[in-house]
Amino acid sequence: MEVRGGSKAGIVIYKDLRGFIKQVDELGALRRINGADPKFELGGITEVAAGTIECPALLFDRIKGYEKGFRVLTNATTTPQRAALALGIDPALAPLDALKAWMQRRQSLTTHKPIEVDKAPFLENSARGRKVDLRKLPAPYWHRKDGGPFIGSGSVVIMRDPDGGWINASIYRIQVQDKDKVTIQFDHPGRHGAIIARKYWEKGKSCPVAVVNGEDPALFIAGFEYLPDGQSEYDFAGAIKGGPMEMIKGPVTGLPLPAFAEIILEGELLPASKLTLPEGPFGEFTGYYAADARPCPVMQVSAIHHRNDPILLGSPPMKPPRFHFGLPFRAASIWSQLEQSGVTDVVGVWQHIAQLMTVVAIRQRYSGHAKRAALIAAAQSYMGRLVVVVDDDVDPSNLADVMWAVTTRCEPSEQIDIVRNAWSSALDPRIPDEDKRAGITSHSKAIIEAVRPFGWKDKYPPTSALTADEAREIEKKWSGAIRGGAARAKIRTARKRG
Ligand SMILES: Cc1cc2nc3c(=O)[nH]c(=O)nc-3n(C[C@H](O)[C@H](O)[C@H](O)COP(=O)(O)O)c2cc1C
Ligand SMILES: [Mn+2]
Repeated sequence: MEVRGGSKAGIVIYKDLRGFIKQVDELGALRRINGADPKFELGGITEVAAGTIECPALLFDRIKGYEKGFRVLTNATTTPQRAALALGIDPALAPLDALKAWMQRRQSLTTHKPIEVDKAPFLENSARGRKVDLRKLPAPYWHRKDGGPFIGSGSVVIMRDPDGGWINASIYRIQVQDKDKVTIQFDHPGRHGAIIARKYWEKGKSCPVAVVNGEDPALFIAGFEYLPDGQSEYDFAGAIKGGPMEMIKGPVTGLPLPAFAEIILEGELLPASKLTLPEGPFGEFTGYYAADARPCPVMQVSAIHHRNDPILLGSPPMKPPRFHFGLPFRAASIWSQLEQSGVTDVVGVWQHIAQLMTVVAIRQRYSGHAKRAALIAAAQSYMGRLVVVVDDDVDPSNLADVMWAVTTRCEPSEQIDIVRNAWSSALDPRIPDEDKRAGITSHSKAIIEAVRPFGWKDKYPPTSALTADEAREIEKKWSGAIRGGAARAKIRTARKRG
């Protein structure tokens, strides 16, 4: 396997999804599961596993009703360790340190335009025209009330902007509707994919499109990033990998397609004025269903290509705190935006409950410092009702620590503010249906200053807890005893006696 150093730390970066799976296996974090039913069971196992402390990645094979070797990978990047690995960052770093490393790297990424190669494993198997049959692929019914089987929900949709010629490559969920039809769901009309499709439709044309399934994790991460229009997620994935992605022209659409992806669909997105199909409902990342089935644009699939023994990358939304990524990438953007706006002494930013709660830790320098940071963070917290600021002795990535600060440093009558009419979305379960129908999708955000009041922070009762450094010293000297070394010694003595 060819490898490249994608990060300054020199962590070896995978070539493709298979290479990543091998690395995860070497970390001892992969479980192989045979015989699961794609109807609810595969999703159920994924959710239960994601709720355990270890949260292993799962590779499903011998899926009920499907050919052996047609596999599904879930929980790929759901732990801080595996999210770091996917970025080429040392997986042994503490989560907040890993996020900081990413935040710093992201500020000066070198993007790489993809290069064309002449061979692609995904062309090992191709079906065209009437031979196209999506029912061959083990697309799961992830949650009980889902409207149908969804390919992954971690699939990347490829389109070319007809004006600029640049390639957009983002994640929009794909529901299998028929043997040669899928729907592609845009959360709102501002998605780049939705804007591009409309440009073709307005000229009375269909929009050439490809769906990449089983992409490598760098592209999965890039597909989730808010990039400006005109900037290709392919180039961003190249930046994560430290070198260009390798592409081949799609035989049907001519779109550049990642040569080492697992399964690719090619076809066209039909004008919504011609055909839509009911899409959803689908369990969302909030842990709720946001809407009933709704009309959705249809992709007519004219070719399926796949590698031998292909792997779908499945990333079903699940009840929080489970989330697609074990490092809160959007907290990294907020962190760097705080720095860029001149807010000093930010020691960490984190998001909990699947991005729905944002925490900023700062070393307070002046009166109003905490609120300044909080207001910026609140403005940038998509769908988040809670923004908490803590002092620098509190680890923002540790929810118990954060709540300790909230319950011991915040006087609610003085330190909670409410910002109304702020950024949320139609996925928000607490916004009434009639509001959503009238286009109102904003909510309010509570800002909780869980910091020692600035005016008397130096007179605040001292904490009795160890400092992080003190705790590390104790760990170094006594971790064997604390973690059961003492217990093992006892057993040895007992055996000797027995
Ligand atoms: C697993 C996963 C599933 C997603 N599903 C959707 C979806 O169905 N529709 C959507 O509009 N955005 C979805 N998103 C979010 C978008 O991918 C993300 O906001 C992206 O930045 C949009 O890219 P764009 O700016 O090129 O439109 C999903 C993200 C992830 C990680
Ligand atoms: Mn985009």
